[in-house]
Amino acid sequence: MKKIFWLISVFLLVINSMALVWAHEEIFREHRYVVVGYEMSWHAAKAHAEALDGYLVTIGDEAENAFVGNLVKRSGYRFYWIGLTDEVEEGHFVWVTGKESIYTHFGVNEPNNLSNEDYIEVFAEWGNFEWNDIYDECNRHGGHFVPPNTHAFVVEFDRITTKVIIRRKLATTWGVIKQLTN
Ligand code: FUC
Ligand code: CA
Repeated sequence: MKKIFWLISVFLLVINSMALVWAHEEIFREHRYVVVGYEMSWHAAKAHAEALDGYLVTIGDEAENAFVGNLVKRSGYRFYWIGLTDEVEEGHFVWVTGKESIYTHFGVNEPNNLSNEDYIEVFAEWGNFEWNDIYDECNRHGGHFVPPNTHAFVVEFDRITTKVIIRRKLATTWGVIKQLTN
């Protein structure tokens, strides 16, 4: 009897951890968006998105910004990386796909480049999903520390790659995720 109890518990744990990865994905304008709830630097998140054959999300207009924001909010995360940086030239924002940044949605007084912030995150709880530039770290906002398990990143896929393919890729990069997170 005890054995069955343990078997069921392990089974539920496995299902539950899979759900953590898979609950948060949706399709918008024929692109797939996956919220990955692992905390890591912007560069690590970018590398991870590319390892999945996607890219850190690019946001082209208000509708897409709202879609991504609501998706992350429903997933329960408070902050998330998007694929925008001005690391090459201060004040010149470029998407990870190489596109120039035209649409932006920065919060009031942002981007302020406080002590050289070059990576863009969004506050899921701040106004209408407004953007902020921060360091290449997911746990530090100026002198404030962000609580654990609140920072995610969003991977965008150009084609509606089947879930099975993405799932397999996530599984094979699981070790990479652990490594990058440390
Ligand atoms: C604002 C932001 C910074 C940082 C700080 C705590 O100044 O512009 O990026 O988050 O608050
Ligand atoms: Ca800032």
